[in-house]
Amino acid sequence: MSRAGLHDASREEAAPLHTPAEAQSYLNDGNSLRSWLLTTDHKRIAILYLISITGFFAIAATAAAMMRLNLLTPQGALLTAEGYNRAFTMHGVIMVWFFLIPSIPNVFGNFLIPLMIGARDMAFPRLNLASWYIFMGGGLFTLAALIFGGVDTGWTFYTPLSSTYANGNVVLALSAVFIAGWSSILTGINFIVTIHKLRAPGMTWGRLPLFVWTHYATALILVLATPVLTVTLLLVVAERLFGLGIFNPALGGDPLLFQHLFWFYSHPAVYIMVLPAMGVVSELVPAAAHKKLFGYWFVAYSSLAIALVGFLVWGHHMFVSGQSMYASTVFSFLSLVVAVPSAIKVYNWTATLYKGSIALNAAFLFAMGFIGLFVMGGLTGLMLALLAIDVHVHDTYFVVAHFHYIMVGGAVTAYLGAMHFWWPKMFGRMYNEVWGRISAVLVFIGFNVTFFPQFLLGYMGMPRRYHEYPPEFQTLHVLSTGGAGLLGLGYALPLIYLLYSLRHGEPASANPWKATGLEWTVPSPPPTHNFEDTPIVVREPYDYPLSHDSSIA
Ligand code: HEM
Ligand SMILES: [Cu+2]
Repeated sequence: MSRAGLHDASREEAAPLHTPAEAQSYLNDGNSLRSWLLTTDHKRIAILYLISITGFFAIAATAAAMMRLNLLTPQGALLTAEGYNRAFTMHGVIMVWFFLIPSIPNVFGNFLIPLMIGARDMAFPRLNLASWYIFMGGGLFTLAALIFGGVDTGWTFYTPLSSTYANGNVVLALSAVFIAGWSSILTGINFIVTIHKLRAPGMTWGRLPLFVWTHYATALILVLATPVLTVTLLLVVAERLFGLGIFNPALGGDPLLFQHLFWFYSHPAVYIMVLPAMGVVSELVPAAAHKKLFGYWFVAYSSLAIALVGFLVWGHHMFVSGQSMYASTVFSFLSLVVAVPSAIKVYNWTATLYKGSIALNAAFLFAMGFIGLFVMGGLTGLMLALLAIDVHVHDTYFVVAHFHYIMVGGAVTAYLGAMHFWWPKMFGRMYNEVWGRISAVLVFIGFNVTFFPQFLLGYMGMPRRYHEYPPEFQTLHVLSTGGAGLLGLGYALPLIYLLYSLRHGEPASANPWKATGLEWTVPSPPPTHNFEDTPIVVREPYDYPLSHDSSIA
């Protein structure tokens, strides 16, 4: 049995055995910059990612704020047409590749997977650090593209615009994403090998926390889809610099080929963003309801199903590109199929809550926000997957609203849920719970006020990526900008009270939420080597309510 069983953990809460400052932890194991920048500790690497993606989020959010302010008036209140194009491109590129894709996997996956499976570190700790450096290299290229004047192709880099016509730093931006892609691939490999090879004795596949299952599925996508993107972007660079001709009809190429290759990566990539979020919610819901998760194997296998079927639906982004009607029909059908495993998860979370004694804490409120907003995003995805609807609303604000409901309402809300759930574990401090709840409610309301009007705008015909619009759309645009203000406040608050907690928060016990999972059996914050002795797992996952006389390990 590992040293800190759950039994000890609950005693520790009443009378802390030691203050976090005295105990050896990964946080005080060397304070120099060097000890952080050359660390191979998965927990410290997670913190490096946390800091860097918070910075990227701030830049991309600034671009979003500029766009929303611009859209306050029909003529465009702030930006030129060209400036607006550059703002949405930077916003999309940074949010997708430098915030959302690394968010839950690289921060919480890195921190938690070894702890959850009873390992001392990742399978390849130095590769893990290398992934962060590569990621930052990509980030520097993005910042360079921004500083030297930006890019106006949109995050989708469609040819022939990106390969032939666009001005600006297209090559820099493409290289940035190319480099970041390698970081993704290495992280994926590390996750897969770690989960296969480093599980503690007794940690069978059927005992893995679902967070680990969803990260396994995510890692498969990272490894199988990302190379397609990186090669494709490299081809566009070659086309721009050397006139290669892969996407140029005059040279025998085909611009539509780019869209196929891009979406072959980018539809699966939307699951890179959302599967880890589903993993987070699968931990938060049983912990809040104090109940065993309903339908463990359904949730586990539906993650794999999503990862695999997600590869077969990319053509739903190309219904109006001139692809054959036959292909569109098949893609439409498969898109409806891929929604089934997502729906299964939603039913299982709901069934878990049924008759639970639910603790309405901040982390759980964020998890509930995820479920509601994800369902809205998923159902509108089904609408878009129907050819008859998509032909009308393609390239309108309806699509913008759809993917923000999933990526922001869903994935970012779950990221904040994870932050509130595991913050005490990561930093050994409790934050102010009341402020946490206020932030969760603000995010939920602010999000809906921002993005619901965009469904209506799109349905009425407002195209996406326009910097000005007919006056009849103004009311809804003003509403959306107002909501964005609330949402921004909801996002800024945690930054304040979480940072405040680092100095002034109550010391956290090993298991403040009385949750199952090996990560809660080690002190908060965990020692550098995670476990004193290798834990031996004898219990099933989500064995709620916790019986106090036994421990997981
Ligand atoms: C689960 C997570 C999902 C995420 C993160 C996501 C994200 C996105 C994104 C980013 C776009 C816009 C791409 C662009 O043009 O810039 C998009 C469009 C689209 N999504 Fe989703 N989506 C998700 C789920 C679904 C589901 C379940 C379906 C259908 C069953 C779906 C159907 C569509 C369709 C058809 C479009 C294209 C609309 C158009 O451009 O006309 N999505 N989604
Ligand atoms: Cu898609």
